[in-house]
This record gives sequence, structure tokens and C-alpha cells, in this order.
Amino acid sequence: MKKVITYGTFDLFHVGHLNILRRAKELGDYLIVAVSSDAFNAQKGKKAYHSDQDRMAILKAIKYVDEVILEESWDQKIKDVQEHDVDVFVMGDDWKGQFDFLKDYCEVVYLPRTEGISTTKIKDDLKDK
Ligand code: C2G
Repeated sequence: MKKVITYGTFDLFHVGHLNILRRAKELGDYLIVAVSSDAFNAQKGKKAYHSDQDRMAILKAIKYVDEVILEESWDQKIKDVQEHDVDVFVMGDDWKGQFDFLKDYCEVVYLPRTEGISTTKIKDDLKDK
């Protein structure tokens, strides 16, 4: 079984998130999604609208996703890849190059982002309503 992992906040879930999950799953047979905890988001300088519990529940309901874990630090990726026996690490290409250290442990794939949509854009667009 070819296992894929990806990481993110996935706040205000949108089609950009859905597209990367669909494409990540196409790279293997089993997709693990590591969802940034509220505490870790604070470290990233992000405040999600939905709690980490609600974001995890939404991801668990998506047909491409087989397992959901919490992302609580920048440093857990190597351990996650080893413990979950991951073959492919996937991120959107806004992160291109940032996780190349994982190439010693698994395949690293950066996929093109979906243009025209982001959680920030949603928030900004709704502000002007
Ligand atoms: N994404 C995308 N297209 C968009 C928006 C997001 O492909 N229009 C992708 C991002 O590239 C990322 C994933 O969706 O791979 C999740 O995006 P975010 O929730 O914004 O994740 P981020 O805050 O970048 O957290 O350790 C890694 C971090 O946890 C990533």
C-alpha cells in the first residue's frame, strides 16, 4: 500500500483544499492529512475560524482522506513519515523547497496551487459584503 501524507490548516475548507487532497490521493492508495492544531497555528501566526477539532471532522468526511492526525509542531514530519511508513509527502507549491529535507525519508512532491481561491481571499471578500 502506497501511503501519502500532507499537512495544513484547511480552514474555511474550499476547492483549493479539495483539489490538493484529490491530487495527493492520486499519488498513492492511502492519504493521511495532518491538520494544524490551534496552538500550532498560533506559532504560524494564523488564527483559524474553525477549531482544530472541527477542521479534523470536516477532513475525516472527505472521500480522498483515509486518516487524520494533528500537526502540533514544525518538527514532527520526519517522525510522522517514519511512524506512518509514508512513501510520498505532498504540499502545494507555495511551499516548494521548504521540505526537501524529507527527500531522505520519502518522495517529496509539490503540486501547483489552485488559482483564485484562498482562505484569506474568502475572509477579505466577505468583509466587503
Ligand atoms: N492550497 C492549494 N491551493 C489553494 C490554497 C491552498 O493547493 N488555493 C494547498 C496549500 O498549498 C497546502 C494545503 O492546500 O498544501 C493547505 O493549505 P493551508 O491550509 O493554507 O496550509 P498552511 O497554512 O500552508 O499549512 O507544515 C505545513 C503547514 O501546516 C501548511
